[in-house]
Amino acid sequence: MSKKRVLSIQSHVVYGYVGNKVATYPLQLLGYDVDPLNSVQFSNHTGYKTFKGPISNEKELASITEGLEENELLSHYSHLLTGYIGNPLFLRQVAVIVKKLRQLNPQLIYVCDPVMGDNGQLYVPKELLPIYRDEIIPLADIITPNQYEVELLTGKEVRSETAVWEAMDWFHKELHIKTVVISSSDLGQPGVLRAFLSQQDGPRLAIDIPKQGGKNLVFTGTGDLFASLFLAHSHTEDVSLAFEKTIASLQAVIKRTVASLPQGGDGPVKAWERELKLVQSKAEIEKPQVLLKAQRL
Ligand code: PLP
Ligand code: PXL
Repeated sequence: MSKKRVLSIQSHVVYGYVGNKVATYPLQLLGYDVDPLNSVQFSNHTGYKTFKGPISNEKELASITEGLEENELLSHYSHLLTGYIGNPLFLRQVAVIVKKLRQLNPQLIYVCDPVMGDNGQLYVPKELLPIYRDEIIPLADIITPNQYEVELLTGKEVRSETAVWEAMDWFHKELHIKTVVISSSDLGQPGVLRAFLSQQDGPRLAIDIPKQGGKNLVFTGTGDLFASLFLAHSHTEDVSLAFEKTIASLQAVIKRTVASLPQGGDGPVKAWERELKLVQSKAEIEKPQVLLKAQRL
């Protein structure tokens, strides 16, 4: 059995870099075989003026995994990674797949990015929330929610660092998640994003990340990129180094993207101009230079 093979269930976009389009290349550069299974095939991400394309249903998902199973390929996975899924029944079928993969490989690591929204804005049907909370996340080893997703899952506001650690403990104790990473929050100083990591029976860590570019610049796919990088590094490194390397590569990609914008992003920016400069950042993905160190709390 290959030791580094990821089944990645996420979206595909024809133009640009979110979902499987942003996760596959870094995982491959870091030595993983990646098998992308697409939850949707859209023209572009949903932040553009319009988007078009088909959404996969749970029967298509079951059929693809059945094909893998019949050829005895399902036992080859060391990791499962899931991201943006827009359909409640499709998400339920993911639970069936996790159980099957784990039966075939008890060491399987499931990294779940419970993509539901950001900055107080839900961008999936609300029916996904109880399915993530009650059926999917309890099966995960590593979860990478953002601050808003933590609030949705715990049903509590997260407006302070104390609330962050309470939420982390809830994930450890109630849902038995080993590693929880909050990839960004607004709990840092002004102009600084603060990311948090907590491990059951392990350290509590935080990294402060200076915001890049103008105030209103938002990037799409950064959370997806974070999850794939963290999966890759946490398998082979100590957790705090994995956290630092993940942020280092992510920051390099964002820095290069900001540098490519007209007027450094201060003027009007089109959606396509904000697409992550992923391919151009090969060197920083392969050899991240850690500039921001994790604080142990
Ligand atoms: N944006 C920036 C500038 C970041 O540094 C990070 C994570 O470190 C993210 C976004 C990822 O956050 P999210 O999961 O909210 O996309
Ligand atoms: O990065 C999250 C994401 C994933 N997939 C698709 C999206 C988005 C965010 O807009 O539109 C298709």
